[in-house]
Amino acid sequence: MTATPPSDRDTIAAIATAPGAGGVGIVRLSGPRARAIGEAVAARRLRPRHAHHVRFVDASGEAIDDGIALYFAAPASYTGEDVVELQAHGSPAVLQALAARCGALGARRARPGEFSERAFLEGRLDLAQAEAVADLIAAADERAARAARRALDGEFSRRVDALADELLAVRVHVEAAIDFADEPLDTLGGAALRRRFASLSADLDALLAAAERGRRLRDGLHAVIVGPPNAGKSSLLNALAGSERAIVTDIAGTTRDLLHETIRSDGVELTLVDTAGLREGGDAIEREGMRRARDELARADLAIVVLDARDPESGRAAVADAIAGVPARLWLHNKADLLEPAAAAALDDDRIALSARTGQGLDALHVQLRRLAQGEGADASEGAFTARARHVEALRRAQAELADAGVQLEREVLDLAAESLRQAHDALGEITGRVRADDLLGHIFSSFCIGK
Ligand SMILES: Nc1nc2c(ncn2[C@@H]2O[C@H](COP(=O)(O)OP(=O)(O)OP(=O)(O)O)[C@@H](O)[C@H]2O)c(=O)[nH]1
Ligand SMILES: [Mg+2]
Repeated sequence: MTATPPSDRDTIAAIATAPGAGGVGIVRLSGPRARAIGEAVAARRLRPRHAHHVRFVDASGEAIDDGIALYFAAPASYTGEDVVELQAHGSPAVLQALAARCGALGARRARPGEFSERAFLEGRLDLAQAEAVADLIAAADERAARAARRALDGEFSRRVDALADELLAVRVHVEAAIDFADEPLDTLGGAALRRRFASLSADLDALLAAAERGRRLRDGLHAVIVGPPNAGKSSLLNALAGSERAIVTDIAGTTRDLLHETIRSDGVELTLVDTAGLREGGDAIEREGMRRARDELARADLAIVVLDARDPESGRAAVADAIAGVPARLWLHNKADLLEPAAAAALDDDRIALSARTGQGLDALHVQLRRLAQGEGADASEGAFTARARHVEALRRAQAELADAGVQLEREVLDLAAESLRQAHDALGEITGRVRADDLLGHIFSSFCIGK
């Protein structure tokens, strides 16, 4: 993608409403010729921000449909360019005919996300906001929609920008101090710089935690069920899914392949993955299953460890290794129905006694899943905004660079500190697109739907 000046850009058109029949359907145009094309289709002049009831006509002047034509003059439009919306009856045939007519008049069919891409190029939206548009459209429930709306309103971007500003101030201080490399940092406002740096790091940590919550709001929590063979992992998946998704038998090593299931727990979306039981040995198929289980754990937000309540120690060692890198774990002692009630009650707080067979303990598990999905201690939706894996990854990079910078500052190796700070700044800039790589942009906008 190249940053073509607005006047040289072509005019794009697309059906902006969902495919299929509907009460109303919209064909949207954006670009320098949008108005001329819109006026030709509507067979009249269009005044900005005026709802015109018109007859849409084809090349021979015959009516395609009647409807409303709206013209938004640049720059006061979604894309920042001239935009025309043709609202007709929501018939696929009518909308196709309207779009084809726009094409014949010189408009090019828009790529997915191209309207939002233009909004970004025209500075109407930053990158995180443009992504929030797609997230809002795709939001599966009201909570996710509200969070996407907040991101679209710029709540996330403002916090990133505030952090970037603060980081810039620290960079300026460090760069200035480099010019006086002979002097100890403390004579150059070192104490103030360290204070500032510490508060910057704390702010970044807080924003990263919020973005991680936002990412889970968007993508759901990726939870992998692991444990020794026969502990009841597949039974748990079935109990949570409310249907017999996975094969359950009393033969150890029943599950070989990964099985994904999406469930909702009180508005929180969870991807559950059932895996092969982890143990030493096994045949070639089972070993491949275990390898897949380990791969899946590398992507997990949460490991749900299922142990046999009658002998929880036996399977732990094989599992402990595999879950070492997973950010959160839940320990379940399954088959609690086979225990004396007193033994089940005696578990530590971070463990749940459960029975996939009777359903005992499932409520407690749901509470924990919700807590984890929403983030520890975070209010369910207050102030939440959606974020993407890309944002979380950029913030993590910024955090790592900042940690490096902190070490170099302590050693008073200012040029290395300055370089790490620059990298951290770049990472923040990638989130809003104020620093941008063209391939990154292409990647982001191609995931949009057409007409947005
Ligand atoms: N009593 C009792 N039996 C259970 C419970 N959960 C599972 N089982 C039984 O334990 C056996 C193994 O269950 P699975 O769900 O297949 O166990 P798994 O962990 O998926 O086993 P693999 O796929 O072989 O690793 C089956 O006979 C289940 O009926 C439970 O809560 N209580
Ligand atoms: Mg199984």
